[in-house]
Amino acid sequence: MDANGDDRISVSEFKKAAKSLGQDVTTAEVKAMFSEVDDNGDGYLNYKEFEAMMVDRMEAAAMEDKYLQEMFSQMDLDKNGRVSYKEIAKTLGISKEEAKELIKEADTSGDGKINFEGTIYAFSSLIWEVRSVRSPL
Ligand SMILES: [Ca+2]
Ligand SMILES: [Ca+2]
Ligand SMILES: [Ca+2]
Repeated sequence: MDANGDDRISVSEFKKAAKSLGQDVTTAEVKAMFSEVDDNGDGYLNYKEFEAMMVDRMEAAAMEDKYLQEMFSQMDLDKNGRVSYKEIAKTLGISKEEAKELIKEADTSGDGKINFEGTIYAFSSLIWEVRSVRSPL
């Protein structure tokens, strides 16, 4: 990632590296990420600062994953690996019609049930909120 070999990562170096991984981030986003871990405040990440950032992000991702798995298994009342609109209505305390509406787009098979990926899709706006609270990007 350290393209010019000066032992520190600049915002533009980070942006380039992220882009090569298929992640398009803006300069402002990278700066915000840097500012959280830039201990000596020089606007660059040295190895120690970079490592701290990666550990932070991995922990956040692991927590998020665990949270999603938990959410899914809590909603999957009969533990059959699928969440039906009835289960959603029950666990969220909403009407069956509302639950149907909620999973409509994610329910590609149209049987009123969604799997783990479908659940993430259906609750993506909710998950997005969780994500931005836990790991602001
Ligand atoms: Ca550099
Ligand atoms: Ca620094
Ligand atoms: Ca179920």
